[in-house]
Amino acid sequence: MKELKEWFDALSEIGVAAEGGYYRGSYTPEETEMYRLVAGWMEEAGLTVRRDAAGNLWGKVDGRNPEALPIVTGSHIDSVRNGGNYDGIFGVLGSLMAVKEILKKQGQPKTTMEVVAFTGEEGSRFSIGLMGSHAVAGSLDKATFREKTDVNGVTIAEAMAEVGLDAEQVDEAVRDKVGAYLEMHIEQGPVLEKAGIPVGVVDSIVGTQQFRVTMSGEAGHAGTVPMADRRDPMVYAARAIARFPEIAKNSGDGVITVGRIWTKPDAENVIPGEVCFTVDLRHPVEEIKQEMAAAVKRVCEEEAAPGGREITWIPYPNNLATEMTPELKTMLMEACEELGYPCRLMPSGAGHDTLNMAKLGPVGMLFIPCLGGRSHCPEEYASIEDMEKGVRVLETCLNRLAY
Ligand code: HGY
Ligand code: MN
Ligand code: MN
Repeated sequence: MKELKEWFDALSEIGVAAEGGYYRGSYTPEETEMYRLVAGWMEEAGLTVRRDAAGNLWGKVDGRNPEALPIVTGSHIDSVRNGGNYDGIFGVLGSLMAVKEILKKQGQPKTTMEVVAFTGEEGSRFSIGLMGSHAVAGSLDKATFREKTDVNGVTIAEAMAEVGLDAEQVDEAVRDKVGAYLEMHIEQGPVLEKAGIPVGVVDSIVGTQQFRVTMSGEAGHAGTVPMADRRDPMVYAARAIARFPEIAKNSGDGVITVGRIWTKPDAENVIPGEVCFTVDLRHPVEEIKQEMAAAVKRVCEEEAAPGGREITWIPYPNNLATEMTPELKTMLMEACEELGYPCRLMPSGAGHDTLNMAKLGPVGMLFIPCLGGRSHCPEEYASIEDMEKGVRVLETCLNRLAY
């Protein structure tokens, strides 16, 4: 897989973040450069290339039977801030390699095959996760593109215009049914590496939902307001957030993360008037996830009460927990057996574009190990040897699905 390594090395030069790792936000020059390179490799592999109205990149090879629903594989090209060069990227480059290999060996498929590189899966620029695949599934309303802004106040629509995309046309990215969608991804956890197992077959993907919470109090001078007279929303937020682990524990398999917190007016010597923070809630069972959300909201309201004002509670799009399609799970496991790779059925605690592609047809996911189970950090790494196994498994499945 010399060429796969060359592809990774070429992309590893792009979007290097000053404080370590990578940042490749949607519609940034870095993402545009990534897409330019991947589009070139897709064309070299014999695929016809297009970018859809949301900016996702598609490479396609027509099958002999134009009536058959296309087989789609791929992942996302963007990264979290200070993220790694494998999350999403392995799914894009590994899928392209699998399609390239099978085209070389078997020529034109019976069924059309497509490789997709989604934009905006991480939401790291506009705080909308799975944005590119939501646009393809038609599950994001257009107003979002006009309203949501990045940290510099640039709306998604303005950022899209800078790369020649018109947010008003984003509905054109919506696709009909697909024959199957298969996504390869690094595990982003320690299970496979610890067990020495080269392939994970995903049985379900956790449901995820994020919220933005704002608590209010009374801004004031950090030096002159006696502690007893303060209405400090940072204290309310700290007390509320400290109670979240108990809510997660009581839910069984739920997890709750506060990844961002900021204040207004955001100064060292001012008691904040407002504190805003994000809550990322996940659970494999939707109704328990909703119970967790209600408990988090209740705790925030209780702790913020001394501020004398209601909290603001803004939900992001809700991504439902999703079972993978049994036939594709079986096909992935049989492919591992055929290739002599031990594999393990396992859940995904991370969200993926597969959650949206499940709205368009059967879906399956496979994981490969990553170093120390680490991800969303500069230390993220997967070996070419492990990637090659994933590519071979995908190639075996494409052979069954498209030839
Ligand atoms: O947040 C997630 O699970 C994914 O990495 N976007
Ligand atoms: Mn990620
Ligand atoms: Mn990912």
